[in-house]
Amino acid sequence: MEANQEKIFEEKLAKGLKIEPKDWMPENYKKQLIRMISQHAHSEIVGMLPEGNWITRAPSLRRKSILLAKVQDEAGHGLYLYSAAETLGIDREELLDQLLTGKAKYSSIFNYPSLNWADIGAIGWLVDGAAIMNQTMLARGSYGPYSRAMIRICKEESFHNRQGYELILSMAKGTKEQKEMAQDALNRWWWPSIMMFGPPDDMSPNSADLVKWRVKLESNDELRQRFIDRTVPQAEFAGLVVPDKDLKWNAERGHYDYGKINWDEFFSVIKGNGPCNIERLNTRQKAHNDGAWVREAAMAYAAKQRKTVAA
Ligand code: BYC
Repeated sequence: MEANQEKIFEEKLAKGLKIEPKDWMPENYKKQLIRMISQHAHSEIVGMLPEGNWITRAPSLRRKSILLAKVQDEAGHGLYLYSAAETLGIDREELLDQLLTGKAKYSSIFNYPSLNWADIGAIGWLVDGAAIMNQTMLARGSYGPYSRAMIRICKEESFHNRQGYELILSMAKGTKEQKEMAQDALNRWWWPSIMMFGPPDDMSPNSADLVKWRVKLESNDELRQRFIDRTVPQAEFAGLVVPDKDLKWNAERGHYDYGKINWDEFFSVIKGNGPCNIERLNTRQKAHNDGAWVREAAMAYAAKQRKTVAA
């Protein structure tokens, strides 16, 4: 029986069809998806913090409304993704508990601080840019609810990316001080952004399964290279310098060669020792505790509604 179900599962994958929540799937496929989708959801939620930090200090009403809309979008992405994870039979409360107790991972990038207004541009340009590169691939992945969530998320991320580049461009073309701020933001966000794609392929233990199951259609290094190839000309157009002295166009490969990534820093950040890990977790815990009354009120209201319907 199971051998037959596995055959149907494999055939679906081979034909590029989607696997849906009620379909049979190997336990490890389910486990890997819960790990990845929940980490992704947590990243969207924690990812609101570095930008949320600047909403009250946006330099104009236009910039403030753009930033508010963006941060709100990230909350929405987190909610879709928790819903997508729930289709695999795990409870949202359990996932939130994993985040709040520090057991779950979320993207390394959000453990870096946003120090000046140009960082808001750098996040949209680089962080959302890297996220889209990865997520347009995930939108073609095999698990229906996750891949479909990616379609809307990518559309919104594309707006995020463009507003970020437009902000950086206007600062880079502005006063001397503004240009220095834009360059400083690029200097600090460049390396963490290219680390977002995950460890190099030969140090990526989950890739083999995820590629076999068509959740990931490209490798961490392939996506990283594509991001670098796309982003370096954008930096040049803005008159900014990518902080990598080994960065060089390689005509033979048709790609940029780039310098050594500090993987010790990456692994230290994902173990909880980045500049902002403790602060991010404390902020999420406080938000969760402060919101207890909202959850209680919603539950009380639902119970009241049930009683009315039953009567
Ligand atoms: N940060 O075997 P590997 C956004 C972990 S948010 C932390 O290559 P995999 C936004 C990895 O989990 C969008 N940990 O893993 C929001 C694994 O540990 P475990 C963020 C990382 O899964 C607000 C170990 O390292 N995007 O756009 O094959 C404002 C070995 O790695 C990271 C997503 O979440 C990392 N960067 O590949 C602005 C995309 N990288 O679990 C913007 C969804 C690796 O075995 N996720 N690790 O203990 C993915 O696409 C994949 O999970 C990854 C990693 C490419 C990230």
